[in-house]
Amino acid sequence: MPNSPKLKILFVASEAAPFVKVGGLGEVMHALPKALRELGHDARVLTPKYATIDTEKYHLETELNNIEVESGDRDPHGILASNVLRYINPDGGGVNYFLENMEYYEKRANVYGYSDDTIRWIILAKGALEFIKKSEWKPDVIVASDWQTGFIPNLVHTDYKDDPVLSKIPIVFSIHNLRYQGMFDPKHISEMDYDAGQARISDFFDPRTNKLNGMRRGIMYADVINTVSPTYAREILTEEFGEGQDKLLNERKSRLFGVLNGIDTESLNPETDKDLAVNYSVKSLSKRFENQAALQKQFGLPTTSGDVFVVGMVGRMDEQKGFDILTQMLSSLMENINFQFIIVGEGNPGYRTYFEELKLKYPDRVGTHFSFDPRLPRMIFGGADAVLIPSRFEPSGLVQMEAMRYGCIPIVRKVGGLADSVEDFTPEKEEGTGFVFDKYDPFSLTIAIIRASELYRQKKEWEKLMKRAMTKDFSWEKSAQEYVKLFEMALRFHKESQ
Ligand code: NHF
Repeated sequence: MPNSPKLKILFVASEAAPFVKVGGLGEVMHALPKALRELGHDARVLTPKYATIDTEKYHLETELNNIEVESGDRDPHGILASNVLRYINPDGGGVNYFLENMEYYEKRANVYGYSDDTIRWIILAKGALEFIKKSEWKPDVIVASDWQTGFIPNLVHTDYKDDPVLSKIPIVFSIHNLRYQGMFDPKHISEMDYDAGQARISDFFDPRTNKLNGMRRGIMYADVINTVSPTYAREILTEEFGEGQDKLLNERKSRLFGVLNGIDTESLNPETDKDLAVNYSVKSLSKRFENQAALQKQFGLPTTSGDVFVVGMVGRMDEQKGFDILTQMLSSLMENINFQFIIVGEGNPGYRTYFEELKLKYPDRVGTHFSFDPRLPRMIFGGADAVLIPSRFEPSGLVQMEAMRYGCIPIVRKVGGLADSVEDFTPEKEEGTGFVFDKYDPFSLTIAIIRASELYRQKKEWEKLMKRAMTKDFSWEKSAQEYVKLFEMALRFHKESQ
């Protein structure tokens, strides 16, 4: 790393791959620290020790005993004691810490979705801070991500403000998805339940605890706020995307930055990916047909040898991802043009029923899979011609970058990180890496798919498009360098405020 001194960085998060991953956050908590380590920094990650994290498989060892977390005056137990376990990657790939707690983490099968989730995240925040106090290894910067860890900057600003160690450590608060702010829908919170963020974090057993807005508190008290793409950083300043926090974000605008996520290009590589039927590169694109055939077989569809446009979709089935506009147009598009549609996703049962009915209507053209299988997204990237991402909003989005790496062309809405990573195809200039539409409506989405399916018939042009997409660099290195700048800025701001 050029001249700047090594930084010690502690990421605190609710999930981190490969130990526990529910969504994109977990992926970033693996890939970003890894990229920072490759730049010479000491980046470590702390998450809860959930029951699903196998102590034996990962050879977890005790790092520190008796981390004490105060639960508040009303709690009959008063103080919860827990341990921090340590994982050291045998290949020198960094350290992960795990905060143990039998009641709140170990006994739970899932990461999210409990009626006492807020308490679970306050324990994580307090546990992380108590750990830093006791540990020999002290970070120069803490990175807290999303509402679950917004209590960290809040506590450092209040309960821990006189602590000689913690008060010196700047905090970067990362927004991966502004929609989720606590255990409530920010759009439908009543005035009475609104958390302005000033009041002291309530005791665990106070009914107000569940109404605490971890996202707002994170934004209010962090030294630097960042989100996962430059466009989303601008969008969240508006009422349309601000999820009720746009005023606050505008007040803190000089501390708000956007850095586009990257992807793990080592693991996501069509030349070596073991989940593909055949490996290929930008120089051997014709081999992709074999992957397409394997994909079609997997989903019980007839093989089409490149005659039929194959469109895939991967990810959470919820409103954010554009399923409301998609389900308004897909059936009539299928009536009018010939293409195959394959969907892999979990979520909203209403959307699931829609696709099941569509499959009944078009059994030779629709493929579905509604539970998590890590192989299937890669099979889609390696075998489908295009992938659909018509999101209503998208902080960064990873799927479009992952798909491009495999030559699978993204059809996306011009929003958030999608706008920052996919350039619209322009026939005149032979530019672009995908198909981009602007307005969030079924008609605009329809046009984008039709544009793509038309170009697909011009095989030479389509191949050029694939090559442009495949050679785009979405590795983490550049983004990790941007993060280092944010850390340095946070250190400066924090010093100035002391
Ligand atoms: O990629 C990881 C992910 C983003 O756009 C995605 C999202 C949640 O909605 O940063 O976080």
